[in-house]
Amino acid sequence: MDQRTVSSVIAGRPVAGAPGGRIRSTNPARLDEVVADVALGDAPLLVTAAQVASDAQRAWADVPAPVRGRAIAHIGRLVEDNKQALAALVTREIGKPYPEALGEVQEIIDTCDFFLGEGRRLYGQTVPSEMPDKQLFTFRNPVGAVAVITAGNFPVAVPSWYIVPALLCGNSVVWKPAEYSAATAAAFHELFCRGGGLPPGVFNVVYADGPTTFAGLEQALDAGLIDKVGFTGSSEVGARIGELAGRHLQSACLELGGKNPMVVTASADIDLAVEGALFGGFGTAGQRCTSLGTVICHESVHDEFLTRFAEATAAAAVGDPFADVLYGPMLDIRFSERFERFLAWIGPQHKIMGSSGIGRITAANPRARFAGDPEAGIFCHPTIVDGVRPGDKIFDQETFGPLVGVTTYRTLDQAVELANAPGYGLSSSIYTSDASEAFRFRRGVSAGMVSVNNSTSGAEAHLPFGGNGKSGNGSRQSGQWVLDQFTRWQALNWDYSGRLQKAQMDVAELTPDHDFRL
Ligand code: UN1
Repeated sequence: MDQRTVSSVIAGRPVAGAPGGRIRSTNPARLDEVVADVALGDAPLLVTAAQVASDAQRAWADVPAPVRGRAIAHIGRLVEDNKQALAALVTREIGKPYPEALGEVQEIIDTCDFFLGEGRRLYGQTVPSEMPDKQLFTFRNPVGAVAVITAGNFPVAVPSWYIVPALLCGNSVVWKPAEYSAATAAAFHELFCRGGGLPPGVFNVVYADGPTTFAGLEQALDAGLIDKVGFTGSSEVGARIGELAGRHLQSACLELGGKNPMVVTASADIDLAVEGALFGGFGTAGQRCTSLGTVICHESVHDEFLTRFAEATAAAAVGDPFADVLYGPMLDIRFSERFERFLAWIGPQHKIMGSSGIGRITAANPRARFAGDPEAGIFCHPTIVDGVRPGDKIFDQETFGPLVGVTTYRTLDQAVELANAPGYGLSSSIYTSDASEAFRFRRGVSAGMVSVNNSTSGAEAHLPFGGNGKSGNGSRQSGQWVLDQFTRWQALNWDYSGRLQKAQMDVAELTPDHDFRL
C-alpha cells in the first residue's frame, strides 16, 4: 500500500519542513498501516496562507462567474473520473465502509453539478425606485478570503459544501482539514487545483492541530486577512470560533454537533423504523453529525420496536470497512477514547442491548458478527441504551459513536418536548402514517432538518443543511441558501435625472379618496 508524505500547499507550492511537528495518519482498521506522514504547520504558516489567499482573491473575483462555473464543472468531472480511488482512500484513512465512501464522493460531484450552473446565474435584482429617472439594483459580491476548518468524519463531502460555493462566488480559500484525514484532504486539494485549473493562491491547504489553528486564525483575523470562517466540528469549539469571528464583526458559518431524535409513533411502520434506526444510529459507527441520538418511542410500540431493533443490531456485521458491514472502525483513536468516556455515563437505571459486549471489540470482548481481526484496528460494539430520560448525560449530550438511546412518550407534545430537550437542533425524524402527526412534529421540532419515514442521516446535497441551538448559529449550507454565506449583497442606486432627488422626501403622492363608500 502506498504511503504518502503530506505537507501544506500555499500559493501552489508544497511547504518545506514541519514547523508544527510531524504526525502519522494511520488506517483505523489496521493500525500498523501508515496512510500518510503529515508535516504540520504552525500559526505563522496559517497567517502566510491567509495573506496569500487575500492577495489572490481580487484577480479570482475578476474571472467572470460563468468561467468560474466551468472550473467547478471540470472539478466535478475529474472527481467523477477518480471516484473509486478517492473513495478507497477515504475508507483506508477513516474507515468509512466503501459503499458509503462512494456516496460521500458522489456528494462532491452533486455539489459541483449544482454550482456549475450557478456561475451563469448568481442573480442580482433590478428593483424599481420610488422616484423617476432612477434605477435600483442588487449585486452579490464575494466576501473575500475564506478560512474553512473541517472535521474528518466527512473528509471530502462536507469540505466541498464550503469550498465549491466559496470558489464559485469568487472567494479564495485557506482550508484546514482534520489531521487524521490528511491524505484524503491532499487528494481532494490536488483534484480541485488541477481539475479547476485554479490560479496559485486561490485554494490553499494547511495541516495543523486545533490549538495552532485557533491561534493562527486569530492572528489572521487581527491582521484583516480573513473575511469569513466556516467551521464543522464540535459545539464547544464552534462556540469559541463563533466568539472569535464575532469579535471581528463577522458571523461564522457553523455546522456543529447534534443529538438527533427519531420519533416512532403508534402508526409507524416498525420494520422501516428499525432499518432507519440501524443506518442512522450505527452507520459510520455513529460518527456523523446527523447520527441518530435517541429513539423516542410511543409507549404502545416501545417493546416491539426495541426487541426488533436489538435483534437487527445484534445481527449486523461490523468490521473491515472493505467488507459488507454496517460499520467499520472509529475514525481515529481519539474518538474511541472519548467514546469510552460516554459509555461511562450509562447508569444502573439503563438497560443495555445490541451486542455481546460494550466498548472496544477485542479477542477478550468479542462480537459474534465481526468481519476481520478486531485487534488490528479500533472497533467498538454497537450499544443500545433503553430507559434514557432528560437529566441523564446520555440523553442530554451528543455521544459521537455507536450508541443509541431509547425512551418513551405518551402524547405527541411530549415527543416534541423530548426531541427538543437536549438543546441541539440539527436533524430529526418521525416515523408515522398520519400526516397531521408529521406536520405537527415538523412545526414543533427545533431541528433545521426533518425526515418523515426516513432516518436522521442522508441529507441531499441541494437542500439547506444546518442547525439551530447547540448545532449552529442558523447558517445554512448547500443549494442556493449557502450563497448568502459566501457573498454579500451590494445595493446600487443610479439616478439619471440630473438633479438631487431625495429619498422619502421628493416622492410623488397620489391623492386617495378615503371617504368613498359603495
Ligand atoms: C455530517 O454529518 O457532518 O446527511 C454531514 C448525511 C450526509 C452529510 C452528513 N449527507 O448524513
